[in-house]
Amino acid sequence: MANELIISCPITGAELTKEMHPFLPTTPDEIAESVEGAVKAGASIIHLHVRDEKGKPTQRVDVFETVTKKIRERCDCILQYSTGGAVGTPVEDRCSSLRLKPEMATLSMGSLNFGNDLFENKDSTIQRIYEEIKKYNCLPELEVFDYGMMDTIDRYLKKGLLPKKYHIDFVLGVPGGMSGEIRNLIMLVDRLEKGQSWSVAGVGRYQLSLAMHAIAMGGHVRVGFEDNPYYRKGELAKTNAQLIDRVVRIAKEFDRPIANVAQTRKIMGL
Ligand code: KMH
Ligand code: ZN
Repeated sequence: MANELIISCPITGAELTKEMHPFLPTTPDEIAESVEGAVKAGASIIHLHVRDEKGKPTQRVDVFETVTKKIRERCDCILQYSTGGAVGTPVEDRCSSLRLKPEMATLSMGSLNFGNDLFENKDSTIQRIYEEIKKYNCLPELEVFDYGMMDTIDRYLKKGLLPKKYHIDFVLGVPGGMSGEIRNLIMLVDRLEKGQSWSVAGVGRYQLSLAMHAIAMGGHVRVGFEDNPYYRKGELAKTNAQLIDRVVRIAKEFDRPIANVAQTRKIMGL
């Protein structure tokens, strides 16, 4: 496992609204500005969802294209397009933007309740999205929301349905998935093959404690508004960078230098 710490930032996600969080970036310019701030703070991977003219989540290719162009005008970073979209997004829409060939794309490894909604990822959905990921030569980040999804990964690997190289992100704390208790992270990391790169995305109140443990355990960290918009209980973070700054300060204490974009590309084999 590399000593450098890779920080991913999920800039805006699909669930939050400006009503819930007045500082949420939703327009292409706001998203690009927030990405630049996140990268300056230490993020090298940007997990990207985009919003339409009304601020609603969309998987429209033209919006991904506009946002990508605006980000590229401001900074270099590894773009990881979401293929999860919002709950209920049809599978064809979820993978349509991959034709823009982002370096990375997410691949959720199973269905789960998402609060009172269902985030549906049946076998045929996973395989359909993976076909597109393969077609456009993106590095998949496997999103694991629950322990059984590790068994799904093994099953897929045995059948040759996943590539040899992928990154794993444990998304813990979704109501309906595995909680962000530290013992859950330890159990998941225990399942990994030696040398497998992994990160943790702690949802809501789990973000900080899981980030700290991932840093101590040699993993990587995802931190940003999609997973948790709060700096502390009752206090919204004003920027994604504010959440990243805190992770960077903690990483320093653990002697984990922050991976820049070039180092992250090397670690990820991009
Ligand atoms: N918005 C969630 C339902 C991903 O980006 O790949 C799914 C999600 C996963 O955010
Ligand atoms: Zn997402």
